[in-house]
Amino acid sequence: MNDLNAIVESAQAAFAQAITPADLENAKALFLGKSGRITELMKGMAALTVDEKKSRGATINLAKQAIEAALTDRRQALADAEMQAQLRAEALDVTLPGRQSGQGGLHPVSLTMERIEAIFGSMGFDVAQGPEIESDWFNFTALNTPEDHPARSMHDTFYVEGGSETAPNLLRTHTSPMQIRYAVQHVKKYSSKANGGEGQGLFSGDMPEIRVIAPGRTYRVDSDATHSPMFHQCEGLWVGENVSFKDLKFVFTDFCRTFFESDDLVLRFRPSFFPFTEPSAEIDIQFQSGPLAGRWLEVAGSGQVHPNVIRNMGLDPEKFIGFAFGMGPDRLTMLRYGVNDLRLFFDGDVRFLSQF
Ligand code: 2NL
Repeated sequence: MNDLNAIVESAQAAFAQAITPADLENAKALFLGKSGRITELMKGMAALTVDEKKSRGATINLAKQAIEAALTDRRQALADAEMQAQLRAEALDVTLPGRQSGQGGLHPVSLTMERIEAIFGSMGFDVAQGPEIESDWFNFTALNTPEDHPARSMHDTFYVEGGSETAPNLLRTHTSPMQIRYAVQHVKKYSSKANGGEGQGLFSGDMPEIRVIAPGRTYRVDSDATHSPMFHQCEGLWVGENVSFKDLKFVFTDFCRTFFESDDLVLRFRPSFFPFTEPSAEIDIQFQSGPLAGRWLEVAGSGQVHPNVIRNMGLDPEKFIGFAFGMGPDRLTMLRYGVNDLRLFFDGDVRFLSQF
């Protein structure tokens, strides 16, 4: 009996020392395996009498059952420990704040561009977009800019490789070239209808009015707190048989009041000069109330389209007349939101941009 107690105790001790399931199975084999200690004792009963076998067998069985119970307990303990370790490793702190994926938004200048497009769109203006790398013809010559005009110099305009009569080789300095492209297409379409595809000379037939705005990126060699080498422009053009400065005044006044959401502002058309318009005027606005009240703020240039430019669109200036204007959406954005440094728009600082 004593020998059996010792075996049971040494099995319990061996199982307690096992810290992995594999250790435990190895320890089990020492006692219950093919040549384990209990198995050996069973084999040793062969020489006993039937009565002796009965009593010895019963005690060995008790010991075996005690060892099996210890084994089952230890298996359960190891499984519990493993489960606890896994729960600790995969613990979730449900009280932590969630991870937010930041919501994006449009750049303030994009918001202004969309606003301008929507307002002029509601007045029947088409929106034209086109190349930022332009030819000398579309950017300067077609717009009546003299060969020796300072804007053509390398101090003011970014030139790129190449360039010829037709090849693009400069970064457009305004979006007017796109309006010339749009007007030429428009005239081609209606003049070929009028004379069977032979669009020769200047067109003086009937056509729907040209009403278009050209928003987009423009480039000039200039960089300080109020100038960026890349900036935005939106130009407008309205050409027809009976379009006048009074239409320009009405359209632009309406635009400003809608854009700034205020009827409490007045406009001033101040004589100026541009090669592509004659006469020309700067457009200033003055708020009558609010933080900017009382100051004249320059918002656009404008004028009646020069007859040479009308000609370069393929139109007869004796029949067609128009007006054009050009404004800076960057500056309009600064005025609308009270931003005092243009460079904030192009630094890409989310602390600034997320305020819009
Ligand atoms: C300014 C001046 C202006 C125009 C742009 C224009 C376009 C064509 C024909 C004639 Cl296709 N004119 N555009 C006219 C006057 C002024 O912009 O200071 N912009 C910020």
